[in-house]
Amino acid sequence: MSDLSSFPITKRWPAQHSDRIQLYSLPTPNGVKVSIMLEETGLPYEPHAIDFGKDHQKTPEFLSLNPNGKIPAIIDPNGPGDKPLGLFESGAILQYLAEKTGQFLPADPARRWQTLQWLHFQMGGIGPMFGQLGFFHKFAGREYEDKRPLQRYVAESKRLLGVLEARLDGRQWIMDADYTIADIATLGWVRNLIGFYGARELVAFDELTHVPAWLERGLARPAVQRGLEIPKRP
Ligand SMILES: N[C@@H](CCC(=O)N[C@@H](CS)C(=O)NCC(=O)O)C(=O)O
Repeated sequence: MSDLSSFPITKRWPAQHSDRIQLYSLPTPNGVKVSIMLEETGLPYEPHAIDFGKDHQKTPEFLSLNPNGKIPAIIDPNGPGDKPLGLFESGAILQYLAEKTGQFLPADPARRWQTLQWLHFQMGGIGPMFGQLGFFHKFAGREYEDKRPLQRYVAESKRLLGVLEARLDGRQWIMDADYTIADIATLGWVRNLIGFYGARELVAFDELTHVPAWLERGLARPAVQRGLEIPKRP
């Protein structure tokens, strides 16, 4: 068994299997990236649900692992040098797990960089812009009289979907035949945009061809289906 006692988060969310990767998350678009990746790789892990309703992500124990107060975060008991490693930021976690397992990140140097480029396109573009669209269309921002912020994020989200549409023209996945962490990072966000956020018509999703087909292919993967439900919501 690994000793995770130096991580205060394990006092509040104790590890039943301290030799497995500890995942602190919820099935949100950023959270499911890591649960899907863990399901795809087959790495053993133990999920812990972080209850936003109780602001668990802002507790001292959670902040000790992620000072930014957001899910997902992990502890790998078998990190580099066989020492435990705590990590936050979903993009960093995906890259870490890909390099740890040698899966879902091409070995060829140029293709590896291109995959990371598309991962960062999701992290810096799709995630923040779709998230703002959600705020102004579905959550508290709906009540704002000034509709310009909503219009801005709708326009930017449509533009980003257009970039993805062009990339996926003639490709099965973002990196051609290789299903990678770039797909894993992006699938949950596109699904969320047209599902939970209810923005399908707003972003004219049905005028696209390649993105919907790619989303369907991604959602057909059993590991994606499992990962979308992990951890169980409290
Ligand atoms: N850049 C971060 C963003 C994480 C993030 O925004 N997580 C959201 C859920 S999708 C969260 O924890 N929200 C709770 C809060 O902000 O209090 C990452 O990719 O890990």
